[in-house]
Amino acid sequence: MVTEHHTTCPLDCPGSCALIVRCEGDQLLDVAGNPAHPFTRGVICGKVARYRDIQHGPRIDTPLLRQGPKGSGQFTAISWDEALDRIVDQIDRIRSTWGPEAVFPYYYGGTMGIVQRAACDRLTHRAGFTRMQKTICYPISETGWLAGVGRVIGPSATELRDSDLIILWGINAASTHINLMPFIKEARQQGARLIVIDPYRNRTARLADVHLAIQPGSDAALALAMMHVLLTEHRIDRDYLRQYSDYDDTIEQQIRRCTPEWAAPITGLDVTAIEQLARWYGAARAPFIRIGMGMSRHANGAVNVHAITCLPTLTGAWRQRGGGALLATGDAFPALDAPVRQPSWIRPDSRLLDMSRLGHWLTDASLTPPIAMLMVFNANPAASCPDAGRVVRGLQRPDLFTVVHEQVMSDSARLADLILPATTFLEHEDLYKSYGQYTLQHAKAILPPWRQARCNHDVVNELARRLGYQDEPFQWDVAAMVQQVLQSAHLPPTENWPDPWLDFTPDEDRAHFRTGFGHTDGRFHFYPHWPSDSMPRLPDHWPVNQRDRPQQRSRYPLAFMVPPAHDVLNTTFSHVSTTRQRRGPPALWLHPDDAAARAIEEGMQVAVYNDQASLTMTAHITTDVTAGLCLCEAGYNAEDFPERLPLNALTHAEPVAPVGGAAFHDNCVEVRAASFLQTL
Ligand SMILES: Nc1nc2c(c(=O)[nH]1)N[C@H]1C(S)=C(S)[C@@H](COP(=O)(O)OP(=O)(O)OC[C@H]3O[C@@H](n4cnc5c(=O)[nH]c(N)nc54)[C@H](O)[C@@H]3O)O[C@H]1N2
Ligand SMILES: Nc1nc2c(c(=O)[nH]1)N[C@H]1C(S)=C(S)[C@@H](COP(=O)(O)OP(=O)(O)OC[C@H]3O[C@@H](n4cnc5c(=O)[nH]c(N)nc54)[C@H](O)[C@@H]3O)O[C@H]1N2
Ligand code: SF4
Ligand SMILES: [Mo]
Repeated sequence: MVTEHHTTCPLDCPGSCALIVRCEGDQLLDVAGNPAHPFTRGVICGKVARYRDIQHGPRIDTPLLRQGPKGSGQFTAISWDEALDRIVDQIDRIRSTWGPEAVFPYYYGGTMGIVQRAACDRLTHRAGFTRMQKTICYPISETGWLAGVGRVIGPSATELRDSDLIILWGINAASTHINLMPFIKEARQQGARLIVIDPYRNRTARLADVHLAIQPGSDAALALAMMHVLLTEHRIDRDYLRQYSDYDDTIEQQIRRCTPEWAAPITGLDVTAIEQLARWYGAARAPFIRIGMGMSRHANGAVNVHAITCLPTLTGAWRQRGGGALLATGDAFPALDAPVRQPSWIRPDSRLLDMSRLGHWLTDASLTPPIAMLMVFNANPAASCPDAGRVVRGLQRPDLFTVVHEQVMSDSARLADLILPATTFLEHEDLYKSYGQYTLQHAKAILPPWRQARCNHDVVNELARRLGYQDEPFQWDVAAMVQQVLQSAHLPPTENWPDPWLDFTPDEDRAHFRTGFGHTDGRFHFYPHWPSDSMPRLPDHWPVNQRDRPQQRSRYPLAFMVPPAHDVLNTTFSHVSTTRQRRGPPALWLHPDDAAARAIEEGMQVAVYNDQASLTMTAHITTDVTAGLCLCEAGYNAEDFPERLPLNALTHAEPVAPVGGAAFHDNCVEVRAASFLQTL
């Protein structure tokens, strides 16, 4: 019998689409969007429509113990009892030698469910293991947003349909946030203009009225030059600035200094293009900037995001329905994860390590205590972390014991000592908030666990019990945890929800900051007050990226980005054979001038290299990138490269100011025809 069920996409994507899945017995038949959801309205992406490829593709069926050398892929099936006993024995051994901080649980975004995602945190906190600073994606942009706006909310993206000038700034929405596109279509039918600001002509840029191919890491310069034009052409709203911001003469002088002529060589854009954009912005009734993560994945990322948020403040565009800016929606939701993560158990002196520097921590001989055990849940750091070649070297350490809880044989699982089989979102219950829209959704388990798969919540609780922790949260099952989460936030139990979601959209006045911005003075801050003295005191272009270093640039003259790819989600789906066929081998997008200067032709094998690694890719010569820039769309595995290294072997993991994080799109490389290198 075919049955139909409501659920939510669990993936790390701003959509958090409401789904309708059809099943027959234990089989998933298909996945579609739920048209009743107020934001996602039945739209979903092609990859999740093909979720059967994961659900019924090759899965981890049972616990697996490594047999051959690390990374050889040779494992033998063992029972859950044996697997859990082995983990507990290792923890006991390591704790008695090094203390609990030698154990490092690591997780990220395989599922975004509130109950499942961060389940290992409560064990970390209870046992005093090393804590993880969650930096890999969002904190750089969040810091930039908070510096000015003070609270992570904004006008709902549904208001894009009420805008007359839409700027998608550093977001490849046609691939990474498909739900925006129907709202944008509606606005365009009413005459709105769509501008895309992105270093390359990605899928979204192809749909735009105007694509501005900005130099990576130069967005603050563009934002400031636009402000200069708005100021000199009297398009600023002085009443608004007085009432709602800390704008003063010093800020005005700074804007006067930042002319389009100053910004042109930094941004790679013509003076006339900058002026035109500023004029469109100033003339628009309700300009809406949807800020993505792109410009934040640079050493100067937070500064760039802050500068962009100054624009709607200068003109007062925040006030207008359909106007303002949006980065993310997190602060609209009540605090939800305390029962799951148990932050009150944190020992304040326990070690906290930046996850984006995992390779460093695993290979730094001076780290005391060393990481002797890595427990990975819900993540694939051997591929998704920057400087991933170093992560791989760390995972190959003979004295490291690595446990990976996974659905599929990921790059990280292949390097593990012990693999545990994980359920998919169809097999466990959870609650999902979103970072791109404002609903909290509930999804029940629909299918029984695949073979011996267990969910994160159950694995964590079972380990805790075996380690002797009797605390209540380790006794709750998933359903009880769901109810605890709701109770702690004073929300009704799910049986009383009228829909499978609750709506937390802030009222229009709050969303538009008409009642004040998030800082205690209620104002927007043009002065960013970074928690680091080394950062610029005023909105400014901050030249601290890799390509701002003459030494890097002279040896590795090409900027190199690794933006998200259409058919995968980070590395999720990357192992699926049909996806791999669709994508083909890793392509290096290279401008014809750069190709000609290196005698590289379309389809040639090229070596892309810097001090960290050299990877072989297939040259794709195209004016979709500007001269001096090359890129490879991400989501490839080590097995996709002859070097058997992940793409992120080429991205650096230097700490990013002021809070750590990963500057994925801020790299320098050189490229040579592969045969040329071999003859050297
Ligand atoms: N299909 C697909 N969807 C995804 C993902 C995926 O991997 N694939 N990943 C998911 C996750 S975890 C996240 S966080 C989001 C991220 O989604 P986005 O915010 O769209 O992703 P970014 O990595 O920020 O890259 C967005 C764009 O920024 C551009 N960019 C890079 N540097 C700069 C710059 O300096 N300035 C400007 N203006 N643009 C720049 C890149 O070229 C890219 O086109 O997407 C989610 N959705
Ligand atoms: N080159 C490059 N690298 C990037 C980025 C980029 O743009 N370019 N983007 C970065 C960003 S924005 C992010 S957020 C990170 C994400 O980094 P990760 O969170 O490591 O993302 P994935 O690589 O998709 O790995 C998630 C893994 O979790 C597994 N999984 C799914 N559900 C469950 C579950 O319920 N339980 C368990 N135990 N496992 C589960 C999946 O099978 C998958 O292998 O990647 C970053 N890496
Ligand atoms: S990956 Fe994103 S767009 Fe695709 S179904 Fe999930 S939430 Fe929706
Ligand atoms: Mo992300």
